[in-house]
Amino acid sequence: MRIDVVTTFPEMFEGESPAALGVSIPGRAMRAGVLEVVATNIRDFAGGRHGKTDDRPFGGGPGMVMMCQPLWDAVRAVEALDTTPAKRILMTPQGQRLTQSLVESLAKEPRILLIAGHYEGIDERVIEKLEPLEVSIGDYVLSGGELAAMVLIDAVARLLPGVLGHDESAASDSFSPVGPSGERLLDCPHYTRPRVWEGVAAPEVLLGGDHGAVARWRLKKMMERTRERRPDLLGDG
Ligand code: 6GU
Repeated sequence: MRIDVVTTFPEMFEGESPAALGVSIPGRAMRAGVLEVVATNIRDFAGGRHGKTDDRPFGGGPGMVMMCQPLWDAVRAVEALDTTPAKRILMTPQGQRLTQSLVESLAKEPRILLIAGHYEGIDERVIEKLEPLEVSIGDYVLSGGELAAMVLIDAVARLLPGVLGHDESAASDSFSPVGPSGERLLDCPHYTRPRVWEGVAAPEVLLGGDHGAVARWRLKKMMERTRERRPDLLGDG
């Protein structure tokens, strides 16, 4: 999959081993060639002598507004870098919430173009013309869309074919549809050696070698946890 990021801070995504995406599973996906992340600087498309990408808001008020033309030109130029059509996504706290089911559907796209906005906002006219899917990672405000874009990229990367090994399959993660009626549940608790730590023993059922009993115990714990912590996932939030 190719993911383009249109941003005024491309350095956050670039280099031999970019901070968040160069390590762990996203790093593996990139080194394996399953994922390619290409960052483009909106500033390179700014007209005028000063390379301005933002201006003061009509009507007054604090902050700056991202101008239409540099963003429009950047998106069109980036799209033309590859013949594969890109799914346009604008990272914004006003977007639909990023969920595992949205991540699963995005992982099936051949190409994604992420727009990371900054400043107080983006001129509404360029958003209307680009018609992106608007996505938020939660109800809090980040300084810009870049960290949110990295969250989306990480979540998608681990679902790409061949990225997770058999022993780390995504099928048993929290939010995978594993409940008896396809509910998305929280994961169960996990244990490893030693059997007793600080006087606390690991659950006996996990040590007995009865795979059916282990699977039943895990599903029961997943249901309990979800009911306690996230009843909304069971439809009774
Ligand atoms: Cl996608 N962008 C920004 N700037 N803040 C956010 C967000 C996105 N999602 C949650 N907060």
